[in-house]
Amino acid sequence: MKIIVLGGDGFCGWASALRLSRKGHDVHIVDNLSRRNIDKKLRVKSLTPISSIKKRVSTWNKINKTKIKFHKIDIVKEVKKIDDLIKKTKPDTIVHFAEQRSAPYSMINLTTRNYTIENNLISNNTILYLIAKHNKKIHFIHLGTMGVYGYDFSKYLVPEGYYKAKLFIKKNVINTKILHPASPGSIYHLTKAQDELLFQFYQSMHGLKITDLHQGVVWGTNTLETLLHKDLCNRYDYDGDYGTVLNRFIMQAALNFPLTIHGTGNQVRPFININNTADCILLAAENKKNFNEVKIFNQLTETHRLINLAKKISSISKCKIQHVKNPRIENENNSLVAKPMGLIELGLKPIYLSKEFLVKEIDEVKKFLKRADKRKILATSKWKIN
Ligand code: NAD
Ligand code: USQ
Repeated sequence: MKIIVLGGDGFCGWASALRLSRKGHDVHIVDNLSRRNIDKKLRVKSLTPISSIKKRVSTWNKINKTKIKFHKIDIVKEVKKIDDLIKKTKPDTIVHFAEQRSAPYSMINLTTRNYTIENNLISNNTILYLIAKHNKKIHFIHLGTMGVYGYDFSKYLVPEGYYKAKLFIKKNVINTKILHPASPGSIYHLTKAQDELLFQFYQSMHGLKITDLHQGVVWGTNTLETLLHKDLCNRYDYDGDYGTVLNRFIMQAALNFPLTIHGTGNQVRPFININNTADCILLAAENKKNFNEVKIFNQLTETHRLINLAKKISSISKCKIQHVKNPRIENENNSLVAKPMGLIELGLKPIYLSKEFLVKEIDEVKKFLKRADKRKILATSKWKIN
């Protein structure tokens, strides 16, 4: 298949582009390198040394049979270029990772809120429009988030995107199916909730084939493919804005920096390993089934209460746990029951967080600690309007 991977220089996009390419798909990466620029603005860098996209792609093309092509395009600001690329390459599938994906970054100030809304919503609308214009058969695969459901509501299994619902209107009852009520916890999560309406609109108006993968927090660094050469190394964010909780705990344990629990730590969150992320993208891309609604999959393999996760890592590393004042506005004692039902049906083999895996990850991260800047660890973005 011919597949355009938008945001293919990022953490999930790079790993997934290589997986698709190794499996023989003809991959075109599109990226504006904004993530690397945000690192510069925040004065942080990936814990792992990542090569330039040029070097990454040329190294991959020397060792892999099918070659990757890179296109530096901003899909929000350079519409003509992305329009021309879709017209010229005639893709079967477009996978969209190219969004501003940090909740804390989206909450820093009005500028980062507006940037997140603009970048995430306009990128989706542009690509959906161009698919409707060029070829409605192109399969659009989008990376959404489990966070659209909110985390406050249920001890029951979260359905995959939809509820069967009864609407009571005066004395009448309408049986219907509705999107799971959205309950976003940040401007970033809000954009993912709004994406869902865009997808419903383009699916019903123009008959597009759309898969929305509601992904949990991704952990780990490298995949089978990124380990093949040092130039292919994946990024590892540990800073207070872009570092996500489990990778931060792993890095903090390696550094013997007290594990930063926000508030009580009784928050439950969904998790998935980066290798399984790449698996899920491949499974979604190779899913031949037709569907006449937006297909939603919950893309996680397990859930954990943060304090239990911290205790597990602390018992392995002997690193202390520190409860810091929660910079976010969030429920600190929620329940969450979720499983990747649809993806398992497609063939996903879940990777679980074992003690052995954690020991290995902590040891791996130790190799790069010279690059760590301790001043960047604590989260400084507050959920407050200044
Ligand atoms: P990332 O920031 O590492 O990668 C995103 C990439 O998209 C970057 O390389 C960036 O330069 C590029 N990009 C952003 N805006 C662009 C634009 N306008 N034009 C072209 N390129 C652009 O993020 P990630 O962690 O790889 O996440 C990818 C997707 O997966 C996001 O949509 C995110 O919301 C979703 N997701 C990530 C996680 C996670 O834990 N990392 C969890 C759930 C969902
Ligand atoms: N947290 C801590 N300590 C830390 C960092 C975070 O206790 O040092 C807590 C947060 O307060 C929050 C939880 O851990 O309760 C998760 O935070 P996170 O930064 O790991 O994840 P989140 O902000 O939800 O965002 C990440 C990705 C986002 C993706 C989302 C999936 O950045 O792109 O959509 O995970 S989900 O959680 O399912 O919404």
